[in-house]
Amino acid sequence: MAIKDIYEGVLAFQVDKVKELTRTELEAGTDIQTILNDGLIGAMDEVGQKFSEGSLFVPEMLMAAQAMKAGLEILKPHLTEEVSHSKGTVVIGTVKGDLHDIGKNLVAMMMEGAGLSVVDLGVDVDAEKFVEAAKENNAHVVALSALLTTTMPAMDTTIKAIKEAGLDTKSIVGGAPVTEAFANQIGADGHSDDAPGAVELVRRLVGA
Ligand code: B1M
Repeated sequence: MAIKDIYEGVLAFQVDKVKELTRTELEAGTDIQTILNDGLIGAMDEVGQKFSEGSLFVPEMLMAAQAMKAGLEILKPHLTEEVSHSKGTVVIGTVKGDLHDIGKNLVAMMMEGAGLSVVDLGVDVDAEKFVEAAKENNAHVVALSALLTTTMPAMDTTIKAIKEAGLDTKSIVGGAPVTEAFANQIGADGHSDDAPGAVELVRRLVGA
């Protein structure tokens, strides 16, 4: 019942309610992935569907995103396990032209939770900034997120820039419109549909 309330809370843009219900569910011992998938992420899927149908607009999409973020913040400490040594460094960001950051933040949180050092460059990040950050931080992996079909080409540009810079850094891509075929086409070292998959992918790439 309460998971459904979290879902409804996101759809009704109720930041405080989503926060409170997420905390209640955690305390009741509900599995984090269930809270995420059936509550928070599920609701955002419905928001996206309504936007496509024209029954909901950008301001509402933003308010729903704020409610979802509030829930995610409550889950964050529980996505993090105690680790003493970093298992690798990941530079992550949403590519140039794209402002969607919820999925990217979730991926970053789960990577931190898995003991990786994460340098988060935020949104609308151009290729040069990814290259600079990868150099400065001796990154093992650069992780690129895109939610718009129109910003997927920026992944290609970024991967080319990493290769041209001669860096020994792997690159991975993800986000709703990104497919395995696209990842292969642009020469990425890996692709994942979701945050746990991205963590597994990085673990494999860094041998952790
Ligand atoms: Co936008 N938006 N949006 N939006 N938005 C989508 C993406 C859209 C699918 C909605 C729709 O039409 N149904 C559509 C894109 C269509 C397309 O190109 N295919 C769209 C559009 C069109 C737009 C605008 C152009 C609207 C406009 O202005 N006319 C505009 C673009 C702005 C820009 O970026 N330049 C826009 C704006 C916005 C808001 C700012 C209002 C807001 C974002 C707020 C924010 O992020 N801070 C927003 C939102 C909230 C959405 C939807 C509703 C939800 C996205 C989300 O947060 N989902 C979205 C519809 C949808 O996805 N259902 C939509 C929850 C999140 C947990 O999932 O980000 O997919 P997601 O992340 C997943 C996986 O994709 C994966 O892991 C996560 C889960 O485990 N993943 C990775 C993500 N990154 C990864 C990286 C990895 C691996 C996995 O490795 C590196």
